[in-house]
Amino acid sequence: MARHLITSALPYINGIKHLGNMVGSMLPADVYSRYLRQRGHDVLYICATDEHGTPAELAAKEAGLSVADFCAQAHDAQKAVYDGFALAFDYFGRSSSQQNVEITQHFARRLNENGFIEERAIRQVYSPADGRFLPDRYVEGTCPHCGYDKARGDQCENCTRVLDPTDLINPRSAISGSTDLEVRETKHLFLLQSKLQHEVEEWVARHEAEWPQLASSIARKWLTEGLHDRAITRDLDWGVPVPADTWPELAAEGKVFYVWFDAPIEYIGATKEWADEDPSTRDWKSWWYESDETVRYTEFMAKDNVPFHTVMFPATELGVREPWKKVDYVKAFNWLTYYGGKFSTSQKRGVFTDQALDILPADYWRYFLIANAPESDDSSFTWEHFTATVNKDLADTLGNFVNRVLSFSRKRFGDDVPEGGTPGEAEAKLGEEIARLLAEYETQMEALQFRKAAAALRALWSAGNSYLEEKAPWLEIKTDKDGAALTLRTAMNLIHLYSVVSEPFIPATSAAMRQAFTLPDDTATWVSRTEAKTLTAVPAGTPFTVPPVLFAKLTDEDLETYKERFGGTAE
Ligand code: B3M
Ligand code: ZN
Repeated sequence: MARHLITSALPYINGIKHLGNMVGSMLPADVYSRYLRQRGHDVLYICATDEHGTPAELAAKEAGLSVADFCAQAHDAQKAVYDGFALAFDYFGRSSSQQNVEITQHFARRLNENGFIEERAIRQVYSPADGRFLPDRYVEGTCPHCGYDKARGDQCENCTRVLDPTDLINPRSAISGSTDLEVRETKHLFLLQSKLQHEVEEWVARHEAEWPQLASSIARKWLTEGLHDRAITRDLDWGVPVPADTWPELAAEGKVFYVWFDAPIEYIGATKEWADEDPSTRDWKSWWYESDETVRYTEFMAKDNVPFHTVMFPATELGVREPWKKVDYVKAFNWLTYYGGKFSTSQKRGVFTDQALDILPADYWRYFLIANAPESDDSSFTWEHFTATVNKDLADTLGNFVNRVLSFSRKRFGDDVPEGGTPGEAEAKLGEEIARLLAEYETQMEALQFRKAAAALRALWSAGNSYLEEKAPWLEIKTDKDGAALTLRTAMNLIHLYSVVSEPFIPATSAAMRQAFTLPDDTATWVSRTEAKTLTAVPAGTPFTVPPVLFAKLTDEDLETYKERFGGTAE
């Protein structure tokens, strides 16, 4: 048993996320956490809303609310959707929490004491039309590296390069669109990342061999470009205040920390939020402080977040000169596209997580998204692919198997698992196959290869169908009643096994399958290899019920309705 700390990139507060966001961070983290818990590990899965920064401020303004009220409401709205997706966080916090304020300020003080923070007067973009300084991401323009014309002043989301607003060609205000921008002088805190370059390089070198190529290549690219000193404060009303004990002047001016400075620290902050709810049993520091030997820390995120997690946050943690836990494994994802184009909130292209749940229960989405996760490359969401996958894998291969077996057995043998027959060659062959596929599934889960794990799970479901077709109990029963009983009992054991191993992907359906059987002692969280081989965990005489249809088949009409509602063609 190991201790696993798991975090997924913090969803930004300004709106409900789309499916691409879900598959690139929270969902795989949940699948992995569930799997590890089932295997008996001590798991802490932490996430939170990322609430600071200009977009929060602007979204609040648009909603006609104070930023604090807006964030409180938006947090609850996102949390409700994640509950709907059955994301089993140990804690879902808020980066605006007092805990995060305190830890962020502590980090800043320590960095300052260690000579990694410097106050500098800078010239910043000021927009007379908007009457304010423009934070980096609110200056837009053309990326000098790749030519993308909607690059933001902090980063180009097309080529992932980190930018400075003054790098942009044809800059404009993202708020008003005004191109009448001037540059004025103001004082800010700078994190001297250049002084930490060497240490970060050494740290990355010790870890990157284990990371997926997507994560290590982005970290390398960023290190090769060189770590630049970066302003970590902003002129905003909303954020973690610069501590007055250390920087009285800046604090008096109302400066706050840059959202990307405090957001990763919220992984720690949210852990403390979790512990503060029950301090007698929960020890947040044991997960984060002087814990390197015992805790394995895995982060989940989409590729645009990789530089911050592999370079910038580690630099901060190293510069603090205290033994804070650093990431062990970075699971990064490419983009999920919508018919090959971008999911877009403003153009209302693609499917948002709340809309998805309006249409179908979470398990449909969880399975489809993970089975098609953009792991080695971008992957495209299409309604055609979605409906075909649901029908084939979930409705036919799994759902139909479960209902067919249980209904037929009840009709012919009554409400208990039937007795009779001796396992023969077909059962031995099936047991070997199931044990082999289970081992494959475990290997892929442990390697965080989600598509391959989904393929192994699907193969486990298919093996049941092949066995059933081969034994054909509906024919067998005419000549060999005991034989048919054996076949059905074996198939029911498969259903029980599916209920256990499918749990990380489709938790609600798994519970329904498991609850079909009334077993006196059904507390085991995982299937042993022997159990997989012998398929006898559910003995003859066990009472069972037939659950309602597990997955509805989606019709051509459904497909047309979805495409009409959400748009279903290439851009
Ligand atoms: N909120 C993702 C984004 O807005 C960002 C992740 C923070 S993880 C510490 O792009
Ligand atoms: Zn670019």
